[in-house]
Amino acid sequence: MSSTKDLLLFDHPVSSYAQKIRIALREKNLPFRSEIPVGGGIQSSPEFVETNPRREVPVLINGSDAIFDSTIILEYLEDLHPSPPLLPPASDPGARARGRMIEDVADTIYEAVNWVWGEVLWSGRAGDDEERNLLRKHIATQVCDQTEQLYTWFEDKLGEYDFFGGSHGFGYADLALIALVHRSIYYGFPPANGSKLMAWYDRCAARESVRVTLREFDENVAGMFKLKGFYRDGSGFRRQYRDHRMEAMVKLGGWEILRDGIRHENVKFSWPGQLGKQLGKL
Ligand SMILES: N[C@@H](CCC(=O)N[C@@H](CS)C(=O)NCC(=O)O)C(=O)O
Repeated sequence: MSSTKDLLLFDHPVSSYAQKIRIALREKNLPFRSEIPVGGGIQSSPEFVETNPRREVPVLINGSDAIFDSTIILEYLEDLHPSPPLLPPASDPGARARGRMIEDVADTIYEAVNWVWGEVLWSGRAGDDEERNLLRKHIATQVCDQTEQLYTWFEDKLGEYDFFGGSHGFGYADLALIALVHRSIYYGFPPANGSKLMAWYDRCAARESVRVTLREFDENVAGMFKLKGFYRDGSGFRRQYRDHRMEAMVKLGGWEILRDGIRHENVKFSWPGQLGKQLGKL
C-alpha cells in the first residue's frame, strides 16, 4: 500500500470538485500540497496532462498512484486511510448508498446549475447589449428557481439529522454539497434564513476542514473574472462544455451562449478531439 507522505493535489481553490478533496484530506488529517495546473487557460504541468486525459481537476498524486475524478479520489482516500470514515460502514449499505446518491446529485445536477451562472457572471457571455441583458436576466431567474428546487430536495434528504450521513455524521454527501451551497451563497442564491439547510450550512462551516476550504474559495474567487479577458484576448483559451454542464446551459436558456462559443472557438468539448474537428463551425 502507498504511504501518504507526499500527496500532491492538482486542483483549483474555486473548483467545487477540488474542494471536496481538500475537505476530505483535512478531515482525515492528511497533509498535501496543491498545484494549479493551468495558467491563462493553458495546461502548464506535463505531469498533470499525462495523468488525466480529460484534463480536469482534481487529480491526486500519491507516489505511483495518479487518480482523477473527485468521486474516485474520495473512494481511494477511504480505502487508503479509512479513519476517520467519510462513508457509513459496510454493515449499513443503505446509508452508504444514500451518501453516494446525494453526492451524485450534487456533482451532476446542482454543480451544473452553479456552473452555468459562473459562465454568465465571470465570462460575461451574456450581458453586453440589451438583448443579451435579457438573456442574462432569464438565466438568473432559471438558476434561482432550480437552486430553490434543489434546496427543497436536499432538505428533505437531511430530515432531522445534523448531517447528510444521518446517524453516521459528516461525510461524502456533506462535503460534496457544502462547496456548492457556499458558491450559491456567493452568487446571491442562499438557502432561506432559518431553514434546516442554512442551519446545516452553519454547522458544516464551523468544522476546521470546511472553514479553511471555504476561506480559500473566498480568497481566490475574484480571480475568476479574468475569464472574460481570456475569451477575448485571442489567447486561444477555451472553456470546457461537457455533459451535465452543457445540458444545463441549454436547459436554462443559454443555447446562444453555446452556439457563439462554438462559432468563436472559445469553448471546447471533452477529450478526445478538438472542437473544430468535431463539429465545424455553426
Ligand atoms: N467529474 C469530475 C469533474 C471535474 C471537473 O469538471 N473539473 C473542472 C473544474 S471545476 C475542470 O477541470 N474543467 C476543465 C476545463 O474547464 O477545461 C470530478 O468529479 O472530478
